[in-house]
Amino acid sequence: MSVVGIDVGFQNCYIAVARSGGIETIANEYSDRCTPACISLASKNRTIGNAAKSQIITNFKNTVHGFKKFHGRAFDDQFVQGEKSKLPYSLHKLDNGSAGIKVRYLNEDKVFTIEQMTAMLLTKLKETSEHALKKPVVDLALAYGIYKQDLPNPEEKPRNVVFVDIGHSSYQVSIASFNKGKLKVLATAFDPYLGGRNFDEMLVEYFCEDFKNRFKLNVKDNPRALLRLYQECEKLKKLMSANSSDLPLNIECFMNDIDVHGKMNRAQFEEMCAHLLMRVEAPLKSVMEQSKLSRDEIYAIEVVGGATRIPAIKERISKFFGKDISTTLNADEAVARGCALQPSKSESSPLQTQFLFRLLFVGNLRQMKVSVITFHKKEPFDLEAFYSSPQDLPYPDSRIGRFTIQNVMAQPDGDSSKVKVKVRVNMHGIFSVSSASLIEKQKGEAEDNKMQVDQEGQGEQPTEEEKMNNSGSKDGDKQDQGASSSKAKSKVKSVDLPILANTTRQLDRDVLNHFVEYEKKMIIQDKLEKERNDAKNAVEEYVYDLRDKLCGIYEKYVTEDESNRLTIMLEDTENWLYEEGEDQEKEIYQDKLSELKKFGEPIEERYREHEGRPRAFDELGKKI
Ligand code: ATP
Ligand code: MG
Ligand code: K
Repeated sequence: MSVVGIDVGFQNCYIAVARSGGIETIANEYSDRCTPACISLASKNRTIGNAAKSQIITNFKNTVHGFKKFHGRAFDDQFVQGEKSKLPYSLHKLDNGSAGIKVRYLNEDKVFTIEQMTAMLLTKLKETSEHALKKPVVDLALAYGIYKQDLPNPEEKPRNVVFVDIGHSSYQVSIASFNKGKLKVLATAFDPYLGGRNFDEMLVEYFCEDFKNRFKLNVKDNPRALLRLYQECEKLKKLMSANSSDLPLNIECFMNDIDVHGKMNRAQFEEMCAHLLMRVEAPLKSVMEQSKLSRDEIYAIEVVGGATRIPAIKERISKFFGKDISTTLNADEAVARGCALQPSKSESSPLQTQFLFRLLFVGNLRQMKVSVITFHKKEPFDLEAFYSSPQDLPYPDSRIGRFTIQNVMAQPDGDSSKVKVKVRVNMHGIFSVSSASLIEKQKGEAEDNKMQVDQEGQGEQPTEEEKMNNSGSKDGDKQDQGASSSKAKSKVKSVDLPILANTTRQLDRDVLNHFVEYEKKMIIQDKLEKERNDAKNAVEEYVYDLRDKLCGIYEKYVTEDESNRLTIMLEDTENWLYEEGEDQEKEIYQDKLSELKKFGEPIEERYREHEGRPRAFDELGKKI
């Protein structure tokens, strides 16, 4: 079995596979180990990843990127509204209040949810994984493992490692302590709105102003030009990481047929971004305070995320800790690679010490446990779940969701019923109310007044917290022991109760099924479109190939007349491909190809036969 790890970033996605031999990052069909988080919708199909990225300018209204942070947010959310004006595509308010993306797809206006856009990305990443693994991926492990063998033994002093991840849109820091087979998250902190794109924006602002002054151009009025400027500024930013001298920024035919040119150097850039660079320290300070560690108790600082390549950011991190930051990780691939701290040389399986990288950032939920909470109720009731320390969340809303425990009734004698609710946090850090049951007293059961702790109107608080292995029947026993009036062993019956989960960010099952079906349809549509294109290309290739051969290797095998007729036919086909044949059904291309082959193949046969004859004679000669 191999575990596939996927890091879906704001700008880039990475895929890593853990097999018995270790962890490797997978390259896509462009031999690129990074797949852009970009989807382009068109009249016949979608393109996803690298091919979509190249459509950012040409199909700007329907090429979707930079949408990761819209997950789980309402359309009216401040962040969404702030981003809206900067996006080349349009956002649309969905019936449930969340943000959707409106594009032109298959010649219709279509609104996709953010989840659907991410699903499209995952479809592509799954395909890439399958191609590399040469087998279908049934379940994507959306988790990041941490692999490490030479860690201190459990009884030894743990090794404290700081993880810093500054990507395109966000910045996370955490400190984890490691012992063999054990990971403890000591602290986490964020700047959810600091990433490489803030630095791009500074450059864009600068050049917009510069071009306004020098070229009288209003770049912000032209979405296409603005997108080009963003791309060039990002390139310039990356160049400045490697080079401190003056660097040019040139764009030909930028706007109104004007070529623009500008320049910038690293010192200027750093000065201009001083307010952003200042923000690097706060989360570092915060994790150190939370963990109560001193700087010399930090074993290593592992940085990941593309923006940590900016020299000034690196400097600030290393200056803060007073030591060099570790470059043993590939900054881009580390998250997907499961944050491999060091290449493993030990014999034990790398999967042995697999943890979830995600957990580094959800400190409160790090104990993956199941709890049973007991209530005493006469009617259905609601539970609400919150994150316990909202100040540590990257998002202001600390609600997880509301769960209605349905079908709760009083006991036949009018007493409250005992309701056991099981809550859990799974290994992905997802909270759920997994089951609820009502404990029915059976006939002959003893009364136990001690259990009547629930008072009218005060039932919202859990009265008792128990470990999961405290099963209902055990409680029944306890209850029995508490009742002195009867020695008869009482019986209890546990009835499962339906739970209505209303997590703000949860999809309705029907909606989800619809999305799954629709995604399948789109996959088929993309496949058909690919086949259609392949069929068209096959005609084109055949035309070029046959034309070459007619005045080459086939020359001796065709009469002049035949050759002339065929040449005209090929030319007609070529013209057709550019005109009415430009956009036809697959079958039409296939027919066209068979028609050409009717003429081409006999010639090819003659050629083969003739070429083959001397060899056949030789063979025969050898036998005789
Ligand atoms: P996020 O983690 O916020 O979801 P992401 O994972 O997509 O985003 P990364 O792939 O880690 O982001 O990093 C992309 C960012 O790193 C971009 O802003 C990119 O311009 C920047 N970047 C990449 N290489 C360099 C470089 N050499 N110098 C400066 N910045 C760079
Ligand atoms: Mg990232
Ligand atoms: K990040």
